[in-house]
Amino acid sequence: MRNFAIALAAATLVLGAGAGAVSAGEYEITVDRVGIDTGDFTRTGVGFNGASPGPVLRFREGEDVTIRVTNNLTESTSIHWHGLILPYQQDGVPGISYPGIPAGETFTYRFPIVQSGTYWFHSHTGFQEPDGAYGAIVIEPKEPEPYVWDREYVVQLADAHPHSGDRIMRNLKMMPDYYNRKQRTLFDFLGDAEDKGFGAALSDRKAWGDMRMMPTDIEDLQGFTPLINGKGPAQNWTGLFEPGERVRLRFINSSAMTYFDIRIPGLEMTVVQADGNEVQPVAVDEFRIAVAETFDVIVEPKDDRAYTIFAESMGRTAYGRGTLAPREGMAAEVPALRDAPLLTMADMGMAHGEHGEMDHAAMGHDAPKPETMDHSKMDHAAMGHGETEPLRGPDPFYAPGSGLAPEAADGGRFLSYADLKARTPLYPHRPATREIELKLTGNMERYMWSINGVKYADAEPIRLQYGERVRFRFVNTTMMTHPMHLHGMWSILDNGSGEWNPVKHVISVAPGTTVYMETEVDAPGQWAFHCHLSYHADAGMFRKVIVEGGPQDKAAELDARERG
Ligand SMILES: [Cu+2]
Repeated sequence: MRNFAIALAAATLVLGAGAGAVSAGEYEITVDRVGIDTGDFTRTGVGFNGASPGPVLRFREGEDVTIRVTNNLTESTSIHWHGLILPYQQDGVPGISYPGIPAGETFTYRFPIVQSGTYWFHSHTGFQEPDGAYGAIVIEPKEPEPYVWDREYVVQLADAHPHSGDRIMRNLKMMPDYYNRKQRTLFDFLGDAEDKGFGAALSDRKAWGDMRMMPTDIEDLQGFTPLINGKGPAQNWTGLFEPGERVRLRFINSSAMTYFDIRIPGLEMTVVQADGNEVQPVAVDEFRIAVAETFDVIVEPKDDRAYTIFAESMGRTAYGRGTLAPREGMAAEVPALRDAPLLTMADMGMAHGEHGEMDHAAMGHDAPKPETMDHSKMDHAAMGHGETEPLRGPDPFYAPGSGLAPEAADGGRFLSYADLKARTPLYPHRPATREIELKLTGNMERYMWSINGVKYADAEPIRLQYGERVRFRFVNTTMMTHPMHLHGMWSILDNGSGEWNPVKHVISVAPGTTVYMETEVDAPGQWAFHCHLSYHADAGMFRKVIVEGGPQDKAAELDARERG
């Protein structure tokens, strides 16, 4: 009898291993009041496991994770697993997924890890995320990735502000330009008048006034210190390498409000993943990372010297800086901030009549065409190095003439959304079953942000049917850039690559443009869908999405049973 039991146990073990045994990771996270020191200022904020940023969570594709989150704050909290595909009750959005985690209580998350790549997690309660409640997630894939590297680092960006999120929102509501220090002056006006003539300068001025905007309204929150892995520019986060090694950098933008333009002078970066999904490798000198996006790049520093990781804010009001070096204590030159961009009439959507419909597929320039698709057959081992680069026109994801269209320093190559092509399509390509228009709307004067002119508090949920493929049409009628984030389901960016359209979880929509994304509605339940700029989301650029039908009824049934 005893022998039989042992034999059975052994058989189970072997069977388990043979079937690719499901491992189960257990994690403990506390949400705490923490001290934050950026080198420019210190303040108290919110963090995980006693620090901000929180820990790097390392999961493995195929495992089931159990994460116990204990709230040590005196207020409610939550954790959202940004970009992770999971049952909606585990998504961590108070009021949509669950009620949140009350002060002093523990909530246990349980979900399977069904993907791999670089993601992050953050509080979805109040302004805890801008106050420091964010951390990184790295998921190791089941199958090895199609490229090699010798070491890797998470490079997590943030825009720490000396003011608390609550105070910032109060100030913005009271005076939307409270934190905009780059206001144009009478002096600038006289300069314009000299350049363009008095009449033109005056009508320009009037147009901006009518929009209640200014050409400098690129960052509505200034005065922050950019952080790399929790360290300010002077604190200089450093990653070590040995010359000749390939280093994988997992960039995550965990900022509340700030887009960054990233370059490492002296090193080409090969982009291999966007938002956790494999893309066909593309070599660039610089890329822009929207709030909440992730990009994985591989660099090969060959020389025995330090290299600066330089992250300039899109509005050029501040920079984040870190270093890659063969030894601790080394530093390379830190470039100067480039001139601040100025918004143009194109960003107002006035470039061609009404709101500039950016039909990139029809744009003559360098729009991706189907025949470029033999890229899929390209030799990935070559990683794009030494390829002849096609002539590039202006970035089709900016309004023609936009002041925000990026340009690489020293005439290099700047990554465009148009360059992103999925390595392997995640879904079969099929026509969308219907289109939903989402106008991104706002009133700068009153710091109101909304979708289709309606703020979240007054809006009906967006109802999707399980099994459909919805085409979302984002029309940006504002002059700000909005990083739109749908929870629970993938966002397939239509950049004209058809079957190879990249699969993302954040779609950035520049002023004066229309951008399309498609979603295979394959996740029952209810989900958040919002601009990931913290203060825009809070003001109302936010929707609840309800996925009806499919296994949802079953999910609801299980949910009801769980609650007794
Ligand atoms: Cu999110």
